[in-house]
Amino acid sequence: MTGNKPFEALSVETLPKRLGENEALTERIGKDISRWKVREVGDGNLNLVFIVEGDKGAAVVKQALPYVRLVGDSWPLPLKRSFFEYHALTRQQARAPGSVPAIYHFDETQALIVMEYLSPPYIILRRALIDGRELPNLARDIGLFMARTLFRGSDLSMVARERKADLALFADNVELCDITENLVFSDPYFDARMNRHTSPQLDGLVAELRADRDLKVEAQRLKHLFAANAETLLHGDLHSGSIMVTDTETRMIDPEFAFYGPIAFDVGMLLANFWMAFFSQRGHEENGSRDSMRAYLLKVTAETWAVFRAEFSHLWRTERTGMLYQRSLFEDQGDRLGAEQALDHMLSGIWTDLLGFAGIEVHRRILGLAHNADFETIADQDLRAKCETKALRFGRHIAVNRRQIHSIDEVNTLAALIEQESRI
Ligand code: SR1
Ligand code: MG
Repeated sequence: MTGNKPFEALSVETLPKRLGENEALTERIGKDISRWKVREVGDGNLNLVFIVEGDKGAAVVKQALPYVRLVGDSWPLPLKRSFFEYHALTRQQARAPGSVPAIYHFDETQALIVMEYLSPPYIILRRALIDGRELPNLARDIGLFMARTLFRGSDLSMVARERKADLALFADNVELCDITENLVFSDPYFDARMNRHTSPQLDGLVAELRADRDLKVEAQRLKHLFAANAETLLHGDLHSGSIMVTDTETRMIDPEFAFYGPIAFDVGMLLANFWMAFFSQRGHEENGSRDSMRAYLLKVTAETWAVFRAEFSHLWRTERTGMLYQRSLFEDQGDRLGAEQALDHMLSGIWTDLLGFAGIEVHRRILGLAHNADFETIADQDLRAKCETKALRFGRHIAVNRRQIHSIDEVNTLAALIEQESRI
């Protein structure tokens, strides 16, 4: 496939012929296209994803479509998201080596990326959490990934000129930011066309939330922060569907929403997905109690935050080469305490904001367009609504009261209390 032909969506039938000469692919899977087996496995909201297996091995071919797959061609979406995904992956690989799939090839015109196939036992993290699997390295791997990519993509680390050039590059990811700006921060709080929720069970609560002035104001303050605080290169969509795991390994995928935004956004979205997994466990107890899984999930949130803090602090002390909080103002003058004080300020700001982003993420996954399988796979609608109600009560509390909450233990104690609440 050359870069000159106009874009055309691949299919299981056309892929071997169209990519049969692609050396990056044939090198890995073999040249004999008559032996290739192609499956389309995309279950996300936006793209085509093919697994291509040949004599020598397998690879993934991911291709963007000119529209939102979940909705159809009535919602056009530019192919250039593939360009941003490719560039985000290369930066994540450089900043947190081994944390993303290896990239073999990128074709901008065809909006496709050929990458490493994370074969079974790799599965999507969300699926593993629904199945009740406790993964020992999860918190460490994700905490390190977030600290390394978010620190190293910021003015704490990068050469200012290079960061500004990169910021300009990713500033063009307008349409994907627009999805987040609307679906995450605004739509859940009014009767937006594509919203849906478990009805009639949640109707009353939805009306209550839409009339909740404090929550709406907080959601808009967070939207403002998201749009105006171009602090670092974010993954931009770091939920449990964007992470693949085995029992011991973790890889982040799908950074097509990457752009320069607040550090707390990735961390908050990720933790929200753990808290939602926690509140959904009650709906997955067909084969026995999920008490242990609930305890595990709360432990994962605490450990992820602890690992993030520790690694971010380590990088602050050892790699602070950017134009912010220069060493010449602190360590070079023998003022290590000053540097530590600034670090504390920064971490406490991230903490307060991540709680806000987490609370808002919970709302959009229950009331907006794009829901989570954690709740959606609970067949009993009444039970699902109970799980969702608890998550919403929790999300509202941490978003609105975020400035008064000072530790993750406090948050997890609240989660456990709401979970045990029998009135809901
Ligand atoms: C129309 S896209 C809906 C959602 O899917 C993606 O994974 C993002 O989370 C986005 O908000
Ligand atoms: Mg995605």
